[in-house]
Amino acid sequence: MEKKGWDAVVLTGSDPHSSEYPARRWKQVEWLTGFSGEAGDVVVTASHAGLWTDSRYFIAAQQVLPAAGFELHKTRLPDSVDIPAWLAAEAGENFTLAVDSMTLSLEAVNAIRRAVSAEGFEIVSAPDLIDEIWEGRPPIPSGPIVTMDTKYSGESRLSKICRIRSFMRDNGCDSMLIGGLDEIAWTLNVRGNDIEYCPVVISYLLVTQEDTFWYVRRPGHRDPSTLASFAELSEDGISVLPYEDLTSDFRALQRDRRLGRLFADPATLNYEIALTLEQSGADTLFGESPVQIWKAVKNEVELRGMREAHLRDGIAMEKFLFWLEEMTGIDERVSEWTAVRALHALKAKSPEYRGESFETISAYGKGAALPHYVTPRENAPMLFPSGLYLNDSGSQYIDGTTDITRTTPLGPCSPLEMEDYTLVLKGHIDLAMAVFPKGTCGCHLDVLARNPLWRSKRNFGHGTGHGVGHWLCVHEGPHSIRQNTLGCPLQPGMVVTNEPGIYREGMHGVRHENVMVVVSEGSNDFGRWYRFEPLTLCHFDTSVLVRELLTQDEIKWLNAYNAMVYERLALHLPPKIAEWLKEKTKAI
Ligand SMILES: [Mn+2]
Repeated sequence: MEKKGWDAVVLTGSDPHSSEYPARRWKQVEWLTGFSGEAGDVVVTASHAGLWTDSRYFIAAQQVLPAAGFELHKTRLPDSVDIPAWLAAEAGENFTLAVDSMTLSLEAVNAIRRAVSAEGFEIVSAPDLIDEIWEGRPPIPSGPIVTMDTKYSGESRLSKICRIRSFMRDNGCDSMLIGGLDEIAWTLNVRGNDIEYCPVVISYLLVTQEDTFWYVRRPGHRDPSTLASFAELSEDGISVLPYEDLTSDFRALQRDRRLGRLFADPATLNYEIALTLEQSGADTLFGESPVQIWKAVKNEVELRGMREAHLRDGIAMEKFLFWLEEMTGIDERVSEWTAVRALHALKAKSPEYRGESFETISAYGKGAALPHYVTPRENAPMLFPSGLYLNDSGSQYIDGTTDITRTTPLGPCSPLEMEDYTLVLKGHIDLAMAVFPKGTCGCHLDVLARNPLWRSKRNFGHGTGHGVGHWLCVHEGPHSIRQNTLGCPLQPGMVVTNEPGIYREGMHGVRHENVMVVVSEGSNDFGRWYRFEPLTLCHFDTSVLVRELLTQDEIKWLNAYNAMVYERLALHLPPKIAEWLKEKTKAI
C-alpha cells in the first residue's frame, strides 16, 4: 500500500461472480485473517485492519481475529457501521482507496462512491491485489462439467435463452451479460464441481439476439463428460469459449457493434468487467437479473425432483436419528464428528446423491450456541446422554437440494432447554401455518417465527428463511424470510426454509429447520391466497416439549406433520426403525 500510494484497500471474501461460497482460490479473507465464515469483507488502512461480518459469525470471528491483528466490525445490527459509512468517516482529503476489482461487485463500489464525499477521494481498481503477496495460491478451478437432462430441469436451455432474449427486447436491450454462477448453471442446464457444495461452473454467459457465448475454463484433463457437455451445447448453437477471453472478445464485439445496448446486473458484475464496459463505450442498462426469479420459481418437474430429494434425505435422517439414540450412552466413542460421518454414509447410499450442500453442523450442548459452528475433525466433543444435540445438514441430489436442522434431546434436558426447544418449535409452526395474500414478502411473515420468542424476550440473530436451489446453491434469492425489508413477493413454486433458533453462549442452541414450498390456497373476494407446504420429511421430537406452551392449532399442526412423516417414510425404513418412528410420531 505504501509503495503504491494507497490509503486503504477493500477486498471481499467472494469471487469474481459474487459467489457466497467461493472456490479456494478466492478464500483470500481466510488467508489474510484466519476467519473462515461465509461472509467477511476486509478493509486495511495504515493504522487499522478490520473485518466486517454478521451475527452468525461474531463468536467465531472473535476467536481468530485478534491473533491476526484484525478488529471485528459487526454488520446487520441496528447501529452497524458498514464499510461505505466507515470509509466515509475515515477518508480525509485526497484519499486513495484501492478496491479488489475482481471480488467487489459494481454495486459494492457504487455504494462506497455514494457514501464518501471527501474532497479528492479516488477509487483505484486493483484486480486480484492479493495475488502478489499470496504464495501458493490455488489455481482457478476447472473441474468436470455435466449437462442436466430436461427430465430433471423441466425446461430446455434453448427455451431459457429465449426467455432471456424476450426480456432483452422488452427492456430495449440487444444483449445481456450474466456473471452469477448459479444463474448460468440454471440457464444452460449445466452443473460442475468448481466450488465445494455448489455444483456450478466458473464462467460468464453473454447472450445477444443472435448468439450465445459461454466463457468457461477448459479442464486440463480431457474428461469425457465435459467434452460431451461442450458438444451438446454446441449442437444447441452455444459457443464455448475460453474464460480468459471475455474482456478481449467484449471489446471486439463492441467495436463491431454486435452488442448494442447491454443489460447487466451490478450485484453480480465485478467491478473489473464493469470498467471494461465503461472503457469500451458500451451502452449498458443496469438492473436486477430476471434469471434470479425465474430460477427461484420451480417448475413442476423441478418440484417433483425436490420432493424425491427430500424423501431420500428424510429416510437417511430418520435412520441417523435412530442410530444416534441407540449409540448415545452405550457407545462412549460417539463424537460430533463420528455423527457427521454416520449421517454422510447414510445419505451417500442413494445413487442420486452428489455430496453435501454445505458443511454439516453437528453440535452438542454449548457448541450448538454457535449458529455456524464448525465440527472439529480431531478431538471433536463427545456426545453424552443428556441435553440437546443439533444437526444442520444439506445434500445435493441430481434432482434437488436439501437443508434440514433437527435439534434432538439425547437424554434429560434442563427446564430452560425444554422451554427454548418448545418456543423455537412454536415459532417454526406459526410460520409454517401462515396463509397469506398474493404480494406478501418474506419480511412481512418473519415476525410469525419470532413472535413466540419475542414474547418471552428471546430472539435470534440470523434470517428465518432463505431460498434453496434445485441441485444448485443451498442459499439463493431473490426471496427470503427475514426482518430486512426486501420487496420480493413470495409466489407459488418458490422454495424457502423455515429455521428459527435460540442460542445461549456457553449453554445450548436450538434450531428447527424445514424446507417449504409456496403453494396456492385458492382465491376469494379478498384476492388470491397462498400458504406453505413442507418438503422436508423428518419428525420433530416431542419428548422435551412443554406442551402448555403450545396452542391447540400448533399441536394439531405438529401431530399432522409427524403423522405425515411416518406415513411417507415407514415403507422405506427397516421394520425396526419404522416401529421406532411410529413411537416418535405418536400424537401428543
Ligand atoms: Mn438453512
